[in-house]
Amino acid sequence: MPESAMILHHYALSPFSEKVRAMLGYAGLSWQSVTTDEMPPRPMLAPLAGGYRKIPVAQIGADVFCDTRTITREIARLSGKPELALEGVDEEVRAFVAETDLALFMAVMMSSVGLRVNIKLFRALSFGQLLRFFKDRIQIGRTSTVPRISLKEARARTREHLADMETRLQAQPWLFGDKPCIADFSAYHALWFLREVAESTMLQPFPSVLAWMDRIKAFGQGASTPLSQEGALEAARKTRPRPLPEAATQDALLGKTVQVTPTDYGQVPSTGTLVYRDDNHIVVALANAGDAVVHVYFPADGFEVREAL
Ligand SMILES: N[C@@H](CCC(=O)N[C@@H](CS)C(=O)NCC(=O)O)C(=O)O
Repeated sequence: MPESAMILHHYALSPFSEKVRAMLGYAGLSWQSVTTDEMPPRPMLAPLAGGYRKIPVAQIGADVFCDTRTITREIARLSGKPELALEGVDEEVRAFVAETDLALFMAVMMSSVGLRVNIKLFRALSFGQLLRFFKDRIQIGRTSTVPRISLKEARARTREHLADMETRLQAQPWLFGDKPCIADFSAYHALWFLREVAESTMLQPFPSVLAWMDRIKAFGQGASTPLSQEGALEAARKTRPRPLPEAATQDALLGKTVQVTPTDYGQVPSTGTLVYRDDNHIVVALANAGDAVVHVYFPADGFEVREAL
């Protein structure tokens, strides 16, 4: 596998990972697959992503991408399909992605809770892991800043979303026109969980949505080869991060040790040296074994940067 190939740290039942796997399939990219645990601690990922606790994380050599908004940008670049990144689409599409990736994602996840999901978790995890998993997810829910809604509201919101998508997809094959863009993959992953993991019947009244999901599934997931967690760490240590652009503005925090923390949920900071920041991205350097360094990319939107004291 070439050094420029993407390494994806993910687990099977993770919806945001499914978004990336489906996009890799559409983009026709080959990638390396590192399976992570369903919850922290993830000691082999920590030297690559600092404390960032969400999955997926992607890596290309010594450059590490946290959050699917930075990962999809890399897929767009590698595949020459700018419409797979937020920067390559217009304001209307960006607003749709922001809504489907957070508030609607939460509503669909709440609508998915039930016996089928529990059975699949039981199969994937040992009893001890399962207890830790539920404790972990309850803690994420408690500290989340996403406005809380009831189960009834979540189901109503999911139905409205499906009805809106049905209308769009009756008029055109993809959500925003005649070819897929980032919005299709952002809307897909939560519904994938609802349909395939939760085996919910909520999608049945929406045939155009089901046919659109079948089309995305038919893209496959690209050609992947398994890689161990040690192999991923080694891949980062034997190379250097790619050069960064000149920072456009004076930034008092550049060169300082900072904490970068998501503002929505899973607010565990990553600590490193701020080496780049613009309106879209934050990049911190993490020292690794010996003189090895990785650069960790975060989206600027939805992350807070503070000097580490
Ligand atoms: N905004 C993030 C959301 C990622 C996310 O919430 N991932 C879930 C799994 S699908 C997660 O990490 N949950 C907690 C965990 O797995 O530790 C992104 O776009 O990547």
